[in-house]
Amino acid sequence: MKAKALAFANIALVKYWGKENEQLSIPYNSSLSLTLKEFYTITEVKFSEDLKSDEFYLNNEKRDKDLEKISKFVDHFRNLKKINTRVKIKSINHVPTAAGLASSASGFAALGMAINEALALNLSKEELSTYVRMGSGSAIRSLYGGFVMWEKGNSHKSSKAIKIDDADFDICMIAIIINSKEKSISSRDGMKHTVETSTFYPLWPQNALIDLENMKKAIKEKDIDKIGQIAEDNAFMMHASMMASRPSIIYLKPDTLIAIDMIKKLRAKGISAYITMDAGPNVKVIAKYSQSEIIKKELMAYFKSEDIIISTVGSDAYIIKDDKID
Ligand code: 2P0
Repeated sequence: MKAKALAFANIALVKYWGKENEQLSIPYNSSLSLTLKEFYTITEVKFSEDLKSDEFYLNNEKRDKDLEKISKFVDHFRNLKKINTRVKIKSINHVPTAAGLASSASGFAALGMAINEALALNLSKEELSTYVRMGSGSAIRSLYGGFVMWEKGNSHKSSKAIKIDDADFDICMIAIIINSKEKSISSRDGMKHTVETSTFYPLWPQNALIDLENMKKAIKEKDIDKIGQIAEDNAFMMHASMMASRPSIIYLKPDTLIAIDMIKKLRAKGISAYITMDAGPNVKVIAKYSQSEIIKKELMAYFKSEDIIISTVGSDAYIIKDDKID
């Protein structure tokens, strides 16, 4: 009844933005991401009849504000096992929490993996992904390494994760941390507001579908410039749809624009570097790993060294065999 798991965060290259079915967490469009080795969550769970209620600790601090959402998530698995046993969850995030670096993605993926093991449910990764989705949409893509697609599907079973490619070529992501504080508008609220009020939103799923097909081709060709350009165009289109909400949602900060400008100038000099951004001000650069130190050095003209993090490609989420779980 106990287990420990590790899952890596992911950066979406074709983004997920908007739910077609809120209850089932089915998106309006399929998305595709790259799993990141530098950012991950380790989560241990212990189900026990001695517990009166669920308990959740994040980075060694009790987090009651997340408990309701997490208990509901665990209930999906308790229902499968037909038990009502409470659980103690301890999670350590190696990701700046809620900085738009998808800590909820690695968090729910690690939690789902650990529960599957602890309750001996023996769900395949594909089946597990459909439950992980209920915790946080982007978490579905953190169950696998390399390039991963979240196929939108049209039912609980068909909205699942699919591994696309190992990404074992010269690619990396460079995160420029502009603000690591928790953001003011959550992704969940931001996407709902965009769906409900943005006149540009209907264009989003249509164009995301085209980006997805082109991205799959670019991955097959291992063409970093095509991959980067599609990702950049897709990210700006997502932000344009948010900005056209009423009232508008703007996650970008002045330093975000400075980072964008620096990357565009580097590209004009012939360096393969492309911009993507999520629901926050941080800029993530898709680049060749072999050029990452050159890019970092250039960025250090304005940004601090510790705020520029280079990440290579992460692997599948996995179980950590550990007897010391308490
Ligand atoms: C993504 N994001 O594809 C997009 C791009 C942020 C911008 O998925 O409501 O935390 O829990 O399903 O997964 C962040 O949204 O939202 C996200 P919920 P989630 O990575």
